Amino acid sequence: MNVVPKNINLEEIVKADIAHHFHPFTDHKAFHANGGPRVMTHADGVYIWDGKGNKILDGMAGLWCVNIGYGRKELAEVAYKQMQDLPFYNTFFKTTTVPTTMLAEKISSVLPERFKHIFFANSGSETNDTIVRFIRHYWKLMGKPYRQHIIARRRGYHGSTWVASNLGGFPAMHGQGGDLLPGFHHIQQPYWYDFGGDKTPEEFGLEAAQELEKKILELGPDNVAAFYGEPLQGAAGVLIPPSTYWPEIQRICKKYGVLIVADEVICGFGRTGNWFGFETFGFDPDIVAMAKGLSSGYQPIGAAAFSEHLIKDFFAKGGEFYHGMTYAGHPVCSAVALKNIEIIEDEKLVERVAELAPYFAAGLASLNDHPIVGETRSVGLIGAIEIAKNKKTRERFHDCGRVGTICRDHSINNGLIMRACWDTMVLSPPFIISKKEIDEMIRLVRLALDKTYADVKAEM
Ligand code: PXG
Repeated sequence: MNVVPKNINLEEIVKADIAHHFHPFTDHKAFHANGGPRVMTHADGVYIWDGKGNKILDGMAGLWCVNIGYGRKELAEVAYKQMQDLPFYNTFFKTTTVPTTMLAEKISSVLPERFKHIFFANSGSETNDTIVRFIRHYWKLMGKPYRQHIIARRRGYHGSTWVASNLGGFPAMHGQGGDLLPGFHHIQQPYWYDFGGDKTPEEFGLEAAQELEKKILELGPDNVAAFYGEPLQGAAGVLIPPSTYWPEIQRICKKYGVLIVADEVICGFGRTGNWFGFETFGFDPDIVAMAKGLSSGYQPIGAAAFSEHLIKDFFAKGGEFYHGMTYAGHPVCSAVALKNIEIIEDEKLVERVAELAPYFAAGLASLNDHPIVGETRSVGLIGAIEIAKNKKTRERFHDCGRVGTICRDHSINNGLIMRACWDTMVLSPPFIISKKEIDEMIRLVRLALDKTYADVKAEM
């Protein structure tokens, strides 16, 4: 593989990018002042190369999505073939395409029995918008139009469209585009490291779940439509709930007839060592949101799975659902997603994640002796490292997020993509990572931590 691609003029791309590309989640003033983008050019396995020829271990699998790793020719081949056979047709007005229907059947086959119907979208955000419209309409159809309130968590991330950003628990996002929409509520996230104090994680997990009951009672149990949560909160910093959390959430939702939506955009398709995060954390959702790992990021696609007990009434009483995107169930994206799931099955990648999990956890735990590491945690192949000023008291450095950014920058400059969620460093590597590559990743994490420590030592 070429180390530096010969067919690009890097300087011109950077110049054009600064001149014309309005990037998502980017402070453009700072971005331009710092010289613009790092241009990624090619990738293979767990490695990605930039335009300067730097080889970087991708500890984030793209953006929590390239689970089967880079350079899978099989996916390129099915996309090429599908584009030749039928590059596009819509799925409205009583039509479908072969890969779309086959994908719906396949997704249903890896979910529990009750999930038989799949609605397609193009991203996680659109999938969550779809689910919110479905839920609110469902309760109207059921003669309970007052059940419209949706409860989610602070720092939950569900996407960037207006509805998805309201589901999410980031005040900075709510502040852009208007105030929080009516009917969206956020309770405390089950984040033992920050909020658990002297309680055991199990005690704290119960307490955090009981926040839901309080919120339901405050809103009036008959007014609550659904509880919405990621099995573990990814973009919040890989917040792994204590074992008591989800069973208690489920008990509460059952008691008040509140639906549970599992946002499996990050956890789905194997990340936690089971096909879905709800299997790992022990709860039974009514609706499941998927994207990212569904196609391993090779094509944009999202999907919502609905339990038959909802679908039965929705179809019987609903008439037409006035909702759908032109590219919903796009044949090329569907063909690629289908092949991706086949690869996960054939290569037993979910089992592989479960097998690698203890090795990955031990690698992370080996960092616990580091002077600025407060905690490490992981499940499957997703993990976090808390940067602390004081390991014992879990006190953070001032201006939360500053030191995480320093660490992230050292990390990429050393050859590892590691994400900073404030001062929590997170890793979510491709499932095909080897033990040797895990060793290399942990070595690079330590190097980034050492360099960060050297920068902030004087503050301790
Ligand atoms: N749900 C979850 C749990 C997600 O993590 C979405 C929904 C939205 O998916 P789309 O495809 O609309 O982006 C996500 C996306 C980050 C980061 O910085 C995380 C996401 C997206 C962008 C940035 O960690 N997660």
